[in-house]
Amino acid sequence: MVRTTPLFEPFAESDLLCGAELHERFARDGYLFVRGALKVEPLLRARKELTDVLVAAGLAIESEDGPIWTGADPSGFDRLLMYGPQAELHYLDQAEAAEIIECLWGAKPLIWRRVGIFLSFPNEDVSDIFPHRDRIVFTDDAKHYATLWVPLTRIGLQDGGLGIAKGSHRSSVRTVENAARPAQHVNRPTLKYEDITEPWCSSPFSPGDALFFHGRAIHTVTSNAGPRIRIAFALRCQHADHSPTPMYDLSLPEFSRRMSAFHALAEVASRRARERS
Ligand SMILES: O=C(O)CCC(=O)C(=O)O
Repeated sequence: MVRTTPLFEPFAESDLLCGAELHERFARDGYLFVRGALKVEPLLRARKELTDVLVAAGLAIESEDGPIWTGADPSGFDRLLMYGPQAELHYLDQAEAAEIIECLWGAKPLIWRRVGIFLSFPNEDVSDIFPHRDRIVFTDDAKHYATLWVPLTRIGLQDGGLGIAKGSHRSSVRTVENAARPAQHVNRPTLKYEDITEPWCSSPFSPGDALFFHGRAIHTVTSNAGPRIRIAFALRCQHADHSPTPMYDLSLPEFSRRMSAFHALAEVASRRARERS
């Protein structure tokens, strides 16, 4: 089953020059969308690296406009393979990314090492995944955290586009734990569309565009109805003057391993507690 998505208003577009006005907009809407904020060349190089992995797995053929799906079943594909032999991807020049984020946020960021890479295959069912708030913060208040989401392919509204519920970072709507989530979406408690009253916003994306959103902003993605595999990545960051969240300096594969070990230990502890009682 492929879920229907809400109607989207276009994103308000921002530029990197509006200073205090930008920060007020971010505080009000919980997101900033900037077209052409990033240099395209490194992004296309990153896309090529990731496409090579998909081609080797028989899932894609290369095209000038991004990977085209071969029709092979992606369900057994280990998405951690996307993190490559170097296991740590710096698709954006860190200094450039930090400068852009500081401009958008009005505060110096500490960018986490853990980059999230998100694939969306044509007609993949995303209904159990979205909408959601990120569980990027384990111990602290989400207002100190944000995400820079970066498309690596051209993404139309119905090709796996990302939408934000405008102003939802200020809402107290409750999230529901969802244990059955695919590896790329661990730690994302879900919400129901009907519980969200804020207007949904999105726009078509191209490589070079950047979407910056608040740690509590509710977001979603559309099912991908196009022929291409949609690829995006996300940089997580926090205010630099805020104490670093645990595991901020782990790559995503390391983070996943630690989380699996953590869940396994928690499972053993709860089994022992059950046996004792
Ligand atoms: O791009 C995606 O598929 C999901 C991105 C997302 O949920 C996030 O960056 O938190």
